[in-house]
Amino acid sequence: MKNSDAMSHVRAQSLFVDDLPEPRDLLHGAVFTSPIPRGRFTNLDTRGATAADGVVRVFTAADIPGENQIGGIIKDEPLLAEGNVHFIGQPIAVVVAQTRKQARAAVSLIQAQFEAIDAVFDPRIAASRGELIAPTRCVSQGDVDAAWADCQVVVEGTVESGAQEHVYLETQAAMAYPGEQGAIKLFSSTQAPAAVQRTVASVLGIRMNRVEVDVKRLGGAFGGKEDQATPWAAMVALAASILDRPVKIVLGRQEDIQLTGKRHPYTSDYKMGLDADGRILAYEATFYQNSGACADLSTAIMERSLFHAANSYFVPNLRIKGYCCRTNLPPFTAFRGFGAPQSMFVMESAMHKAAAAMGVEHAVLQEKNLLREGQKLHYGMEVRRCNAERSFDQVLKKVDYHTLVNDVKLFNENSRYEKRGVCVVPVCFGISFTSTFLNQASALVHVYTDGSVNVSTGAVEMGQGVNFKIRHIASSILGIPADGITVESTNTSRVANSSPTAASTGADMNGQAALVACQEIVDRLKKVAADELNGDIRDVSIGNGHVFLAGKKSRLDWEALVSLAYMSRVSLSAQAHYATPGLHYDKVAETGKPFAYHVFGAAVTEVTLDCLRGTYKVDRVSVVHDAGRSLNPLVDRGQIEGALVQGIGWLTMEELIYSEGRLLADSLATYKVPTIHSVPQIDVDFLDDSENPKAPLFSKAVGEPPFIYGLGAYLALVNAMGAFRPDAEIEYSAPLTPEKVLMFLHG
Ligand code: LUZ
Ligand code: MOS
Repeated sequence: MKNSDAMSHVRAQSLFVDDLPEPRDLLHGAVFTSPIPRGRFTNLDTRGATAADGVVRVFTAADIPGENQIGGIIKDEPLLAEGNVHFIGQPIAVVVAQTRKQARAAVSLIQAQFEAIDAVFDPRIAASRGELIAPTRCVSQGDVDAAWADCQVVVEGTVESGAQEHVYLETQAAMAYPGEQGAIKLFSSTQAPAAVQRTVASVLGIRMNRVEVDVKRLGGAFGGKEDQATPWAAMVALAASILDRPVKIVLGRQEDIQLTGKRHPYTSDYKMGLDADGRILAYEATFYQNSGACADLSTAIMERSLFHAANSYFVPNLRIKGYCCRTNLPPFTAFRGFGAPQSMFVMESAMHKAAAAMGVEHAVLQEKNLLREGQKLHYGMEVRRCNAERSFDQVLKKVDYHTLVNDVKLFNENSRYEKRGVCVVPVCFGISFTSTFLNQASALVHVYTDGSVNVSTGAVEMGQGVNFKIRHIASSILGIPADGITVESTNTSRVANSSPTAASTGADMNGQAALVACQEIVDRLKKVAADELNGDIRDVSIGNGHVFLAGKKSRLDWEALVSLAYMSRVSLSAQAHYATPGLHYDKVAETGKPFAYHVFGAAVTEVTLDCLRGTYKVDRVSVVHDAGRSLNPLVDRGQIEGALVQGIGWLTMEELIYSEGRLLADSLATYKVPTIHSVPQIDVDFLDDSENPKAPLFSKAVGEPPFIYGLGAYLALVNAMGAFRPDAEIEYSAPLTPEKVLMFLHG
């Protein structure tokens, strides 16, 4: 089975929002934004812009007929600012003109008086002033305070991790068409069509059934379009509904980097205590999340940070606190891993430091503390079908780890200026939205009279191959080849109330809904076949496009059966809803079962450091990943490789520098992402004998967990640095850019 998108992608035939045929009367929007990080504006003057060439109209907050509000979890974010501004780049007005160029040119003609007030950029300062997005959360188990007394070794410190820009290939984009009687149809590059529909309806002051959102595919998203595709859609919908003409906004690359949210930077304190055997007895961590100026998804992201604070280890006494700190930066948002990478980096740094303090081989310490079957995590959930040790052992064996460590040691003893480093990192990642209500999906399946099949679900295809997986599921349930099945665009009129395609759950939940719908149709068709063939329905099966009776090929093929069902007036359509069973969480008691299951894995990273230049190379990453019974090994391998490289980028080279709230690294010339030249040799194996009854066809979710393997690059580099300067104190502060390495080696 071939991924149907691959051929059209490489031939540039795949359509994204900006490729859709443009209606003749299309107008283009561009956005005027705040030049100051915090303050007020008065005397907003749009007359110059309105009079400019090609400009049709300039929209401000005053033009919004409904609610000027786009906040999803907390209603703290206006679509267009109304006097107060909280970050550089906050939208204030939308210019609509005949061409994109005219709209952009006219933006600079808008004037206002800005009065700046003291802004805050540092999350610890924000927290000390009580500038928090939400009440502080604390998840714990055991008795941390009492446990310190039993500890042989205690390490503590601070860990920092920086922001990360998504660099999806397709920038934020939306196009709105006015319909009859105030209805709106939108094409949006969003992971959350239902959220766009809901927000647009509320901004326009109309009901949701007047808004249709259609998403064919996205050119990447990585979380950057879970919440932050919505404002652009709301702006074009506003303009289209008032002007009664189609309107499109597509952000330029630099504009996209400047205006949109990124992965949250965290600064964290930790303390870890171990017994003489190296068993962790107590762990305490406090996360200061730089949330930016509005809530966006920050509280949900913090929740995932809290849940993943122990990574793949069992810690009997643990206390994790999280502050969502309000600062005057563009709201930070979802990014692959959703807060888990930040907190797992703190844990892995603590483990690394503890191993050094105890003089124990790092991997030995890690292995000793790995989660075991049935152990309870601090959020109250027991780990079942625990593959933590199996993945860890399989990857160590795969690379012959202890020999490798010795080789590296020998190499380093004999090499003065080139040092190698190696490190293993385990992963345990919870699958499900942490907000229980989001764990639902639906599907709508039509079989047409010629036997061809059309599947719609709430899943958004963003390059991750979810459509490919859903086709595979439909094909195996219906018993027909995949080439007779298409997966349709994601459309709010066909599938309602869908959750964002996020949290690695897209294929799990939408695939399961599609599976149930297909099964319903198959059951009906089997009855038709049994009647026609005078057999027992229990003896009927469909496979390879044929109908079998008691294992023998009958005279009916799929097409004949479908046509017979139609003539017998049997419905060839089915709708199904899936709600992940067994989930619950009590936010007051901070305990429950937030996840359907966990994904496990482990990776060994090898690096070589040039100690004269501070430059380095990630040589090889060997992965053993738990993909369950992979739905598609090729797609899953692609996800694992992509996530790993994205993780390496976050921890080593991608550095977002702000100065007084202004992003300095705001282009791909100054913000460095991994390219083909920085990709290591990647050896991916799937964990042997993993079956997951909690996802379709015994598979496992794959999107986010392998991002964590990137932590290995950081720690392997630290090991190489330590080989050059064994005396120096290690700082755990990502990204570990070559500049930072050089300062460490020779500072
Ligand atoms: N989005 C969300 C997510 O709303 N809740 C989650 O738990 C989540 N996890 C990962 C990525 N996106
Ligand atoms: Mo996401 S970070 O949109 O799963």
